[in-house]
Amino acid sequence: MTKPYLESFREISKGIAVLIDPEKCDNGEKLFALLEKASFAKVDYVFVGGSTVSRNEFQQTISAIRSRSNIPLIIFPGSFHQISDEADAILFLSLISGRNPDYLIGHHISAAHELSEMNIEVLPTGYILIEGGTKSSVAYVSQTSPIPGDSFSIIRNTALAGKLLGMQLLYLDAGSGAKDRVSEKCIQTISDLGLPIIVGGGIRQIEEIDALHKAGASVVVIGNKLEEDIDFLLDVRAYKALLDVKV
Ligand code: 1GP
Repeated sequence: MTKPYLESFREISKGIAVLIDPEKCDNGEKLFALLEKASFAKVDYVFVGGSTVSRNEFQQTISAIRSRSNIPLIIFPGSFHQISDEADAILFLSLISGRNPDYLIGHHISAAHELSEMNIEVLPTGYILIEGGTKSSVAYVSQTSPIPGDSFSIIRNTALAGKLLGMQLLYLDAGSGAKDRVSEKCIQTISDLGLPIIVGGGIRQIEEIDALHKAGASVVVIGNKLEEDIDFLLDVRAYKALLDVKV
């Protein structure tokens, strides 16, 4: 069976994903304006999900995005009911920085049957929460603690264990709205493992995106910043254009 989205994550370098949280989304004009600008900016992926999203909010947002956008639509689930075959793929996240069995395997069991009947690519992803200077929703909801941002050997061994368990992607997240984003050194400490690295949480400037890409991030995720300033996507467009010139 072909895995086009896994291949795309393996091949992409300097990618950008926009994160849409259905709980904060109007499913109308504001969302459509964001999608239009994301497409103009040549954003690589739209991620959808959140820690406290209801089933209805999730389904409505997925359908609204699907009706207006051709950007690959990837679910970034906060719980087992955030699944839909209107999406292209799902990051099947296991919260390997934590020790809560529900987020290591429980939600996965609840979603497994329905998911296996859907025409959607499942991407096994080691999800690693890094201390971001604020208590994140994901830490609160999962009742887990993030790994301190300077505990490089723990970060590396956690990522390595994920790889040995068969995870295909690694996601380092400082949590939505983090004060301190994931550092370049965190990425460098796992970049030789040979898995695509997704990085998110508290990223607000093009210079930060550039630094994270240079450190080895395959995809940088932007959420909150776009809720405050949708025109940041114009800066993303300029950054992407510059990358195209350099290639
Ligand atoms: C959070 O990685 C995402 O899970 C994005 O974070 O909303 O802070 O950009 P922000």
